[in-house]
Amino acid sequence: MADPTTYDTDRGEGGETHQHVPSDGSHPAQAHLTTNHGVRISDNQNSLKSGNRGPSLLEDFVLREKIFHFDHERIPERIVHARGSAAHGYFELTESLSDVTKADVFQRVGDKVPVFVRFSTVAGGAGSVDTPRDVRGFAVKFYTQEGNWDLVGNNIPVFFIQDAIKFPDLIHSVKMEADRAYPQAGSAHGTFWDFASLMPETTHMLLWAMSDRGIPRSLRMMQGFGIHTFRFVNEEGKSTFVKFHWKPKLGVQSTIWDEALKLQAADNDYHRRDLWEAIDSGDFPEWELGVQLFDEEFASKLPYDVLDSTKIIPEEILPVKIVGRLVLDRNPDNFFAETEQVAFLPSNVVPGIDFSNDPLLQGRLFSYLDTQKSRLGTANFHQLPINAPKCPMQNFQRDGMMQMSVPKGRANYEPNSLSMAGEEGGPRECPATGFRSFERATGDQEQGDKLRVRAELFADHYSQARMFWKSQTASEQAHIASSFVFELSKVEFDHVPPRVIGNLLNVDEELAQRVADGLGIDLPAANPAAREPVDLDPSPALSIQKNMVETVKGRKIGILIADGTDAKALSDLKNAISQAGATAFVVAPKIGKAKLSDGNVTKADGQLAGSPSQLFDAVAVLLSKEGSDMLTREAAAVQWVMDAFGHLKAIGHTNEAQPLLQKAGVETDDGVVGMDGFLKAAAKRYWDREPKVRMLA
Ligand code: HDD
Repeated sequence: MADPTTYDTDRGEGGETHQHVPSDGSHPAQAHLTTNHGVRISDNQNSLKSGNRGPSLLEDFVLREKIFHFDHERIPERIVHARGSAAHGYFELTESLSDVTKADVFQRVGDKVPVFVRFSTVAGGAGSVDTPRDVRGFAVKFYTQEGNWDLVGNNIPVFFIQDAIKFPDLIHSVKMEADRAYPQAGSAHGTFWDFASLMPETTHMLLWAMSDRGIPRSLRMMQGFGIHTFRFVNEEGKSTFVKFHWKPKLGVQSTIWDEALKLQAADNDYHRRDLWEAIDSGDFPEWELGVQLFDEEFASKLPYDVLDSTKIIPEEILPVKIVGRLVLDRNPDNFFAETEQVAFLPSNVVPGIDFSNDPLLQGRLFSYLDTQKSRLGTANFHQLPINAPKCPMQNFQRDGMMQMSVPKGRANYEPNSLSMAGEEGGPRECPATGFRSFERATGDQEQGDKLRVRAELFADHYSQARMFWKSQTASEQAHIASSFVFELSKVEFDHVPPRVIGNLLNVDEELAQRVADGLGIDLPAANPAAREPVDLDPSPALSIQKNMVETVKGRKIGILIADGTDAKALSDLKNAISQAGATAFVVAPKIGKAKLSDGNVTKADGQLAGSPSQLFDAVAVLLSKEGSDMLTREAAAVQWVMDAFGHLKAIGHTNEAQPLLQKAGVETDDGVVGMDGFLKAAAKRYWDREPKVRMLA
């Protein structure tokens, strides 16, 4: 390497070690580094100095521009849903809805519309982890020919609160606490439960969040919901109520709490990586879009209010009609420009889709537009490529910070008659095809005195929570009760857990008793209910386990190998896994080499200590006697097997691996199998095993 003192700005002899431009100078012009103003940069390694040991010079505009830009690279993170992962894809219509909506996206079967979808956690910051217990955002931007339609939903079909005016309180309580700035990314702390216990309307959503829905296995394996009741409007101006559902093709799959906790250590980016890798490998995640359609008469007969976002309409009462598919087939090119700068607005609707009077939705219509100005810094955020519509956009809104286009013409107002003078007159409103609300005034209850009130049925906070509880399997109920115990055991205020249990008593006495027992406290009295709950029929559709798809498709299977592993068995297993649509991941004590039975040396995908079994849906312990003898003395290997067993996963193993299994405390059951039956066994989790490995509430 040349003496650095010989470097000068025109990069003479000896500069090769830092050379970015091929020496033959063959680069096309656009491959040269330039400043933001287009001036070519000759040296990107050394700032301009006065002499080789002298001070840096203020006139070095290349240095100053680069540092200036770097200093401003971050923008305020989202106040909620800060941590997200996203992908491009398309929505394809499989069933026309032209009778109920005039929205172009729902007219012609086979039509495809580009989409951008962002998934997120709610409470944590942008740099937090992927697997805390939390609700997940499921936001879809449809770039339709009639403008952008954003369906900004979650993976849980109800919400904590009924009225947008409570949103800042809810979020303040769940985010890190105001004085100490912890905990990060989770609801297991005092302020959240203090607030939730004082707001009985949170109860239904709390049961969902404490269920396995709060700890999804993959973003590809969760449902999505528009939550609110929306309206479709057809050509005649007639409106039909609609609720939107996304159903994952891979089925709904969650983790187990102990597994989710350990995943936070094993891979902070567990969901982000999983989504990226699936798309990157061509295994495109897919969901069906379903709608529940109903009219006002149907709504008026329900024992709950369809404008209340803490309520669902069970699928058994109103089936979900599948009308399309969502496929994510392209990763973002740039995280910041796309995933970070995408701005979703529930107010982005297109002709044929409209709002209901849900007071939570109504507040959202203001909040999202407002927040984009502080996040993205300008009212022109819609001009960013990821936010811009893919159909013509023209109006007389002008100027503002970061105006990216150059509007032409003399007129910047409407109406104008400048075209009569031969000038550019500009666009006009379009009564026939433009957005307009539904035609009919919808009844007395939507007008009246100005009051700060809620409709009567909103006061029922418990009936649907009870329905949800009763719809779960025994194992799911145990998970819910245990989650309440876990979360409440992190609350430092003694007066709060009894208040939560007082609300749970209105849901189900056994649930309340189990939580009290789990915490080791006396059962308090029930809190007075604003409205007596009623018994609703259970809805089996609400259970994950009752609807589990038994498959290895889209799943990841860990294979533990070591020196002496049977080469043919390994390659057969890898082939079978890939043919079944799953991913094989080979783990070995040394990533660089394991010497197989045939003498060949193979590389592993991951090193044992860095690839714990939490990362896999099922595991194969493919060890020879030599490997097994060695790994029974390795804590990471024993833990690997022990965790797979504790997380109720299938374990396939060679006979020679028995000593390792024994050391890990593995007991024989349907999920612990020889290598022959392994792939079949790997298609599910073994819930029956749980009482053997864990004391649940
Ligand atoms: Fe919200 C972001 C979902 C109620 C205010 N929300 C945000 C995102 C999702 C949701 C998925 C992330 C979008 C993205 O990926 O960029 N929010 C919901 C759902 C709700 C809900 C399903 C109830 C049914 N939200 C809600 C209320 C308010 C907000 C009632 C305010 C009154 N939400 C916001 C926000 C965010 C946001 C502060 C933060 C960043 C953003 O909007 O763009 O405006």
